[in-house]
Formats: sequence, C-alpha cells, structure tokens
Amino acid sequence: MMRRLVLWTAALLGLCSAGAYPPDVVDKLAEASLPKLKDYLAKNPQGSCTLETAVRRKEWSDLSVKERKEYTDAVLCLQSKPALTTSQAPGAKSRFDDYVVIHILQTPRNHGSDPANSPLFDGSEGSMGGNGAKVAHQGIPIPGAPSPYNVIPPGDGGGCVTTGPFKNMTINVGPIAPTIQVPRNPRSDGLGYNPRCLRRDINKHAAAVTTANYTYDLITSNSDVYWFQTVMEGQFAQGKWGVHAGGHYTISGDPAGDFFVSPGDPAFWLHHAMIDRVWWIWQLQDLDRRLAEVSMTRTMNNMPPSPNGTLDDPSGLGVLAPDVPVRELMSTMGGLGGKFCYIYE
Ligand SMILES: *[C@@H]1O[C@H](CO)[C@@H](O)[C@H](O)[C@H]1NC(C)=O
Ligand SMILES: *[C@@H]1O[C@H](CO)[C@@H](O)[C@H](O)[C@H]1NC(C)=O
Ligand SMILES: *[C@@H]1O[C@H](CO)[C@@H](O)[C@H](O)[C@H]1NC(C)=O
Ligand SMILES: [Cu+2]
Repeated sequence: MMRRLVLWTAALLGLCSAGAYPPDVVDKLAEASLPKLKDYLAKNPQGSCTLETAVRRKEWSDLSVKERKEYTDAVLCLQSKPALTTSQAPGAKSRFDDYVVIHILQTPRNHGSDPANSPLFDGSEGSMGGNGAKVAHQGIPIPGAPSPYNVIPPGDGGGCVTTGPFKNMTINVGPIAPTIQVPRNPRSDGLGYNPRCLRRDINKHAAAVTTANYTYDLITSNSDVYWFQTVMEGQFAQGKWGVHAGGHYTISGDPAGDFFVSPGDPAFWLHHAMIDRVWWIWQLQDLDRRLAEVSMTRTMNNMPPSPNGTLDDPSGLGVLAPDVPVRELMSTMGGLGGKFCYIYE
C-alpha cells in the first residue's frame, strides 16, 4: 500500500509506442482483464477518473530514450532538494533520502534473460545505470532455505556503478542489513550520514525466479490475498524466493540488497511499480472482493504479535504524504479521493 502511494512518481508519461519485448503471458492476462475493469467502472463510476483519462504506466523499454531521461532527471532532481527528515535521520541529505528513511522506519511494519544487458541496466544514458564494477564477493545467504536455495550465487558486479545517470550518486543513509561489504553507519539505527557510492550486483540467478511464468502462476493460482501475498514475498523455508525478493536480489548490491535501505537505489522504484502492477492485475480478476481485501497482522511475521491489519489502519508515511487510511490506497482508479487514476499497459 505504501508502494501505491509513493509510486505515483513512477507514473510519468502517456503516448503509445511499439513494445521492445513481445507480450508475455502476464501482459496478455492484463489485456484480457481490462473488460472486467470496464464493467466494474460502469457499475462504480469514479468521477473524472475513467479508462480514457487514466495515466498509463509503461514498461521501461517501451519508453523513448528521451522519456527515460525525463524519469531519471526527475530522480536526480529529488536528490538535489533538501531533506525533510534530518531531525530523525541526520544522514538524510535530500528529498530522495526522505523516501529511504521512511522505508527504513516502516520496514518492521510492512512488508529473466540476462538482466545486465537489458535496456534497464545496460549502462546507457537511457538506462537506470549499469551493473557495479566486478569485485570478488560472497553470494546472498537465504536463512532457513534448503540447499541449494539457501544461497543466491553472486553476479558479475558488486562494486560501484560507473555508467549511466546515477554513476555519481551518493548513498547517504544505511546500511542496516548489508548483503555486501560496505562502510558501517555511525549510528546503530542506520540513520546517520554515511556517504558512499551506489553498488550493484545484477543477478541472473535471482531474476530467473521472476520470469513471466512465475508471475502468471502467482496471479492465477492464489485467489486469497493471504496466499497471493505469501507466495509473492517468498516461501524461503520451501526454497521459493518469490517474485518480490527475486526482484530485489536481481538488483542486489548496496543499498538494494539491504532489506531496509533498498529504496536508496533508484531501480527499487521500478521493481516496486512492477509489484504494484502484479497486485493490480490480481485485483482485476475479482474487483468487488479484491479492492477491499487485506491480510496479515500489523507487524512483519507478526513479531512482536499485533492485531490483524485492517482497511482503517493509518498508512503512516510521515513527511512523505498525508496519513490516510489504507482503504484510500486500494484502488488505482479513484483511490486517494480521486488522486489515483492510473492503469498499466
Ligand atoms: C559526474 O561528476 C563529474 C564531476 O563532478 C561530472 O563531470 C559528470 O558530468 C557527472 N556525471 C553525471 C552522469 O552526472
Ligand atoms: C517457469 O519456467 C522455467 C523455465 O522453463 C521452469 O524451470 C520453471 O519451473 C517455471 N516456473 C513455474 C512456476 O511454472
Ligand atoms: C486475523 O486473521 C486471521 C487470518 O485471516 C483470522 O483467522 C483471525 O480470526 C483474525 N483475528 C481476528 C481477531 O480477527
Ligand atoms: Cu520490496
């Protein structure tokens, strides 16, 4: 839900363009599900938010290089504005860091092919930056998983990102749970100032469990939100990393391999826009029920024990956004008093 409120920054541009990748099974399912959204909106009109007026969020490779640069320029702009969270997090230096800090504070509460050559990570000016420089490092341990799923083998990077729009980027806060060797934060809560380069380790082993067939299976085989969420987030004890964790570890490095600080890598936001899209396609299958369905308790893995989450719970995004109840964030079409009006194409 947090993802839906803050990810509107990812929703930039309209205008169709020819797809760089042929439609996969998930794309086809999304397209085939749109009539359901149309029927739902006919019965439940959302004011000025219609399928015609909705913003269309697009796959990175379907954007022109100019459009992609507009996106990364917007991220660089956030990184040039002063932070609002400095009283809590002296390490926060920019508005971009505010998102990282709120994610760190919220963490206990919430929660294919060779990707290094993709238009997302090929290091060109129209990418989100390239892989990190190659450094020797360990894989990522997955505690509790049976062998061979108890470790994600390392990729070919691990060092500083030296290409693309974020090659000069400074990571300011964290680490908290690093999966790669980086300087420690001066504060135990990770919110102190710890300037360092953006590191990545684009990982094909993690990406292999996020391919379209896994996503299709996730959407179509889990009709209950508890199972949808559980399978998406990964069933580590069964050796299943899940498309959510798989996407995080596809980026890896620092901070994206860090459970708490991962939004500090601009690529995090694209992964979470995809998570939002998968949730949206899942909701489309039964809008009457799924627009109002939440599960799990208010604490991660119910530690410490807490009541079940409800639609009335506050979203609690601090300086980032008004503290609206979760129910405002459930629909992309008319949520947040009509401020949410987008679909994915
Ligand atoms: C990185 O920093 C150098 C030196 O400040 C500057 O010349 C260069 O244009 C910057 N590159 C990017 C992609 O911002
Ligand atoms: C997805 O496809 C891969 C490659 O064919 C296969 O190994 C994997 O088991 C499939 N996963 C699911 C969930 O169907
Ligand atoms: C909390 O949710 C679980 C799982 O959906 C359900 O079995 C349980 O009854 C709920 N507890 C309360 C107090 O509503
Ligand atoms: Cu995540």
